[in-house]
Amino acid sequence: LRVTTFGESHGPAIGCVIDGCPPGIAIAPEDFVRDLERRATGRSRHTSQRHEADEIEILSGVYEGVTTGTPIALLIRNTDARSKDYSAIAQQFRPGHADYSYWQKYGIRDPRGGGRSSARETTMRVAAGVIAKKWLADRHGVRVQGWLAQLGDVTPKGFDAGVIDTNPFFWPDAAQVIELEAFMDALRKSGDSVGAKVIVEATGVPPGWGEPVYGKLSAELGAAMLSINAVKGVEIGDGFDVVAQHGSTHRDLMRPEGFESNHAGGILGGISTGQPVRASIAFKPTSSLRLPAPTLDVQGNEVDIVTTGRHDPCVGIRATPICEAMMALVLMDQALRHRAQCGDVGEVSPRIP
Ligand code: EPS
Repeated sequence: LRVTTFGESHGPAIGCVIDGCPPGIAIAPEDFVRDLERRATGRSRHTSQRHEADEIEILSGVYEGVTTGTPIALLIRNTDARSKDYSAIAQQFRPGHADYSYWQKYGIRDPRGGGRSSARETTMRVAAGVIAKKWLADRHGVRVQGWLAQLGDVTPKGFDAGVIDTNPFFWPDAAQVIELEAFMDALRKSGDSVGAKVIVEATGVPPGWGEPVYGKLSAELGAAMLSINAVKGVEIGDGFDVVAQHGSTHRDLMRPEGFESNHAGGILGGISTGQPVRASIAFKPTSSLRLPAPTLDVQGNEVDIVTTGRHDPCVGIRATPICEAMMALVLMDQALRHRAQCGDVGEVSPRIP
């Protein structure tokens, strides 16, 4: 499976091409609505107030409601771009923003919003992920669910999967939503931004997905998550906590009735164990701030920068469906690769439930 995206935040449209998708998957424009809405801007006061319809057009690869096996092209037309928001900073670098490294690489400044470095690009990842989620669920009973596991220094006190999609933060403890609203309102007023952590988990993954050396499931998940804008860290299972652990506590004991724990995050030696596959993803604070700061312009002059316009005080809030999509795409790819190499082999005894 191969997904490529195209388009700029302030160009006429964004899109993606999905190659290698098996034929026969039932897919219609309505299937994309839920996840695209979950990711979209302007759906709560806590995210960017750009209002995009994010309506999917299926251009190819689907005939009479099912995938044909040929490349699937999806398109979303941008309807609320406002490039003038960027005219004041068209020649300046936002500290902490990819503006600077794009300029160093290409020597061309795209004035259309953040261009390719804008979080708008993630729309198409979510769209592609819808197809992967559907295939994984229908074919293998795999379910991918993410949630926000930290917002600034606030962490969930409880966990109820049933409430994640009932609040704008994807927060698993409904009792804390009022606290988060107040936190975000104060942050927005201050003009500053904050980081966040998303956890995403896939249940129902059979043992055997992933390759032992070059295509480890953990490595592919890491690369996929790190390819999302603003991601600075990815952990699998206990992640960096393993540093202080002893082997006697880290090892997940196997019993006939199941594993006793899941420190490994469902992956051993780069291959799924049959336990839930779990990744934690760290998002940096947004760099487009209303707070002035010294910076340089493209000529190297010292200037003060202030970013106005419509920005997210915390990009991590909208990131849950993006991380789910990337997990689903990696799992689908690994499932297809596993099938290509092992066919139906790979489920050997004993299988720990
Ligand atoms: C973004 C800046 C804002 C956000 C955008 C990401 O865009 P604009 O400057 O065009 O108003 O709204 O996110 C989206 C449009 C989206 O769909 O995610 C940025 O600087 O990354």
